Amino acid sequence: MTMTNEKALVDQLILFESHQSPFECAIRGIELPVIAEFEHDGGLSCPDFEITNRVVEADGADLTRDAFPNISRLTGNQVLTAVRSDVAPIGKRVAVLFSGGPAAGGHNVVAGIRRILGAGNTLFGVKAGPLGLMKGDCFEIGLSDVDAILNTGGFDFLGSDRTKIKTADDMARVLATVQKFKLDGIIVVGGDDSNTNAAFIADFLAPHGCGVIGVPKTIDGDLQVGDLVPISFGFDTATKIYSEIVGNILQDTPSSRKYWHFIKLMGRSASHVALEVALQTHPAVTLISEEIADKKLSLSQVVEQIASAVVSRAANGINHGVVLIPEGVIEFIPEIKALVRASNEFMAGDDVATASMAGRVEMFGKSLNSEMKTLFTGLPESIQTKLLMDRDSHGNLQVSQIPSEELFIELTEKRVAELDPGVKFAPLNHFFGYEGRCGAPTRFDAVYTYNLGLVAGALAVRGKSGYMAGVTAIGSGGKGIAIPLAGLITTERRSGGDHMVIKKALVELDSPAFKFFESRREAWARSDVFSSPGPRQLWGPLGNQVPMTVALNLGSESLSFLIGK
Ligand code: FBP
Repeated sequence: MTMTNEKALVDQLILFESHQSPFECAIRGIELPVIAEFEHDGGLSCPDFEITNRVVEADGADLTRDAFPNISRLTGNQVLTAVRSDVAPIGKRVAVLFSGGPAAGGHNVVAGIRRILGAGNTLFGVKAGPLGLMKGDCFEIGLSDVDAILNTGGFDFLGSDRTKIKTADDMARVLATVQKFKLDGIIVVGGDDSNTNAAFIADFLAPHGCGVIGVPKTIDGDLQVGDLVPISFGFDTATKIYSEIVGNILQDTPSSRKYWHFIKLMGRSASHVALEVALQTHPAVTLISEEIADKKLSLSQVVEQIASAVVSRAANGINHGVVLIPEGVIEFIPEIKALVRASNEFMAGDDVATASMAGRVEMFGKSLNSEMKTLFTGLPESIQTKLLMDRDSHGNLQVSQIPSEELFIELTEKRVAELDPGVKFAPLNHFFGYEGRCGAPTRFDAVYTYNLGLVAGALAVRGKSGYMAGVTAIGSGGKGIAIPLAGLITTERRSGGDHMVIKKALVELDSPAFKFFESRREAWARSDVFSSPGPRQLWGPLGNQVPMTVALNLGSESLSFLIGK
């Protein structure tokens, strides 16, 4: 090899430091078809929106109308649909921000917004989420700026945070930003809590002439609205990444023949992620939190299920397996749910914030009745302290920090020894969460998010407010729609008080996806019929697939999607 070649290689390798790896360069070229109403002569065209007859209303609509008088009146809680238009708005100024945990495809949302705004309108990026909006930390995004981030994972172009904009002072700071940058619209890319926040800001800003539009993001998959929002973006990428890793572990188990892997998967309260990964990989045991709650299974009954699977597989000569555990499972086990509820009320107390962790554990223990006290003190210290950690800014218990996989290992180990002391049981624990949030988006997430960006941008420049952008009809070309945010909001108890929030979509036990899982799981528990789906495919025929749960629940005939031509 000559020195010249070595230099050339070193130069190439240094190029990778500026997001120019061969992979990153290649993914920027992935084609992004667009919904018919946004396409004109091979370029983009900004549609208008028409009111449909479809009304969206959650439980307690009267309370919601009182809490959101402006956007309830403006939207009438009716869904809008995109229609072609020859006249594109100009001179509009829009800002976009990411809120909450990252999800693959966020950069394509920004690219879609930037491109539909075109040269006649201005887009600002808000740095580091809602906090950046309050601080007025914005920069102008040029048309060519989005070329480099196209189809790349992560939220790093803008950054994100979890601040809730709630007080009158917070709102005044947002208004100051709106006035400083002369904004006509703000687009909030976020999950259920962030879209709830978007509704509050939309209502507050309505008299000030600035609209607010939400975009459904979260790997958790718990922001779904029937056929209107078949899934939040990021779910497909995250579950395909987890399925690859779980599939690899499943492939390892009958190879090494000695371990039981207890794998906790992110997803907050809902079990959509665990269900999807189970359908893709077929592990021996998958806990579904919603089923545990429905059947009112106690902690020991859940452990009994796992231990029985271990013992009966051992009887068939199989001393290995995989157990999938949804991140939020312990909140769904009735007796622990009651403990979590008590801890939420306790954490809302005045003297808690300043107390040390040891002090919190002691004070909380004393506040409980004897039954709950026995349960609490019987939990490992690592779980006790996590229950008493500060809540996030939206009042959520930080379930990702609770090592429930370790709890299940400890209890299963004891129970297996009681059932059959001769069974070999060597458990290992894993938690997959952060690994799946920022990978390069799957083709579905890339195309879906680019089109969500187009819809959100068009809504913002058309002066709409109080809607979440949506792409429906994902199997037949796609349709751009707007879903009224106030229609999604209901009352929920958090941090010791009643709060208006978008209802989380949990796994429904009568859904086709759960029913299919239920019909197959015994076979998966009996023997090794696992599937190892491999890495997500960005090119070729396998790249065109939606999540299995989504296809089943939509009643689709295949896993393929079709957005655009
Ligand atoms: P969002 O609801 O903001 O999309 O967050 C998703 C999530 O990944 C959850 O699955 C998880 O519980 C949480 O974020 C972890 O939060 P953090 O990034 O603050 O550790």
